[in-house]
Amino acid sequence: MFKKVLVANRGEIALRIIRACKELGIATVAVHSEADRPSLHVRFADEDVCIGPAPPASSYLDPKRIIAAAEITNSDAIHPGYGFLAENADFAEICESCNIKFIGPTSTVIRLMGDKIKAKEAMKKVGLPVIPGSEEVVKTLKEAQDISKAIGYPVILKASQGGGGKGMRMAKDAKDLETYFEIAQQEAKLSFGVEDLYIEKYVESPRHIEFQILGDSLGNIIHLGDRDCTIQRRHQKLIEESPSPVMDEKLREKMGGLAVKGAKAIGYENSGTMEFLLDKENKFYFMEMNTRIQVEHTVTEEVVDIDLIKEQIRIAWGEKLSLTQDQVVLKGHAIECRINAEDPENDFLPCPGEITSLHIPGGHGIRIDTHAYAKYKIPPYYDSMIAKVITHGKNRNEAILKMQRALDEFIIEGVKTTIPFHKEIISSPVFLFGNYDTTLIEHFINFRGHKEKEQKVKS
Ligand code: MV4
Repeated sequence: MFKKVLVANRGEIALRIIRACKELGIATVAVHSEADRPSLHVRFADEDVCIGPAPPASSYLDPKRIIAAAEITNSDAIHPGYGFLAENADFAEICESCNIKFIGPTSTVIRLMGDKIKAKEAMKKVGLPVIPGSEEVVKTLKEAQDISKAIGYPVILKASQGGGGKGMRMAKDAKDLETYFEIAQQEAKLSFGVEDLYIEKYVESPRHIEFQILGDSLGNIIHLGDRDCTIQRRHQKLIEESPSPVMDEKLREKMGGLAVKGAKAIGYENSGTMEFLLDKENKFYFMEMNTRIQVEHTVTEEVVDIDLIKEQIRIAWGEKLSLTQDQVVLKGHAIECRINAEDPENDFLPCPGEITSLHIPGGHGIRIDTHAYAKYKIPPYYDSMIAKVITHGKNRNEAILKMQRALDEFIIEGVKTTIPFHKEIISSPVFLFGNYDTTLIEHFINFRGHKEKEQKVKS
């Protein structure tokens, strides 16, 4: 097994990876920016290296600094976590050339799936349904108009190097398309360095369903069931659950089987996620693949009773998957609420600063993944997620009851958090029924806005 793993990340996921390494008997190296010196990943790792100032570009996002830290500490592998360098094919390639094992897929596969057009093409080739649209880069407005006319409006413009919804533009008619085409190109260029766009038919109020995949270096690939990530705000997921409330055994077998088929076609190794959109008629389409461990991997861990980070490390070392598809049993239901240091009353404005007091919920079926502690100062430079509350119950209703209790017990003082917002959603009829779609959050925020206005009028 690896002797020493460098964790190229921060926050809860860095802690999560350190915990897995400890249980596997692997020494750990934390890297941190100057702003993260007082953080728990630094405290709990066996060694730590300061890699630069607070801005990510000169610390966590800089391959040179990470590789240098790995070299001086004699680390034999790097776990990238999520975000930062996790899906950077160049970084994975540098690791490969330095003989440091990148805990994830090969740079070739990361690069292929990073190109969303090529990814769709690869999946379509082996029989996965994809959303109708352009099959290549759409270079001009004229091309965009022709394709849109053929598939019918509304359409959506997406960046070929994008993903996760960043820089998407919906066009309900030809006029919209004319307005947004160049804007979308510019946004793509600014965000991803490439202006290339593709077009898809716009799927009305879909559900975001994804399948967790694991593949080993011997060519075995399995799926670990589905997650429903439909509850998002501005393409940031807020709540995830497994299994999806709309999934049945037949659909899961069909989608899961295709997810595995797609992953096999590209020789996928390590942990990955196949993302699908599911429409109102229960038709589903492959959308994109994530070549990393995801924030919401925890709900799968609870339902399958597996440690995905340990699996990732064992796979990277060359071991066979610890279970076969037949041995995957989905037990009960898990829900995750992402707790952000943001003010839900003020357009979710980030609220960095000191957590003056903290009480963490507990009890049966409740798991909290967090790097927060009392007196911890949340730095302003990074993602505002400070905790994940994961509950696991015999069924969805039990998981919801546990989530309500956990959120009630969770006390964070000193900064505003999204806890009150989560309490409202978790107890709302649409969520309880499980028949929500992508418009849930918008409606929720709008409805709350109305209530506020009414109150203002009254007073
Ligand atoms: C779409 C779509 C409708 N049609 N693509 C992609 C990434 C995800 N963050 C949002 N994405 C969408 N892609 C087509 N062709 C609608 C969304 C979408 C969405 C999807 C699932 C769950 C919530 C969503 C919220 C807004 C938009």
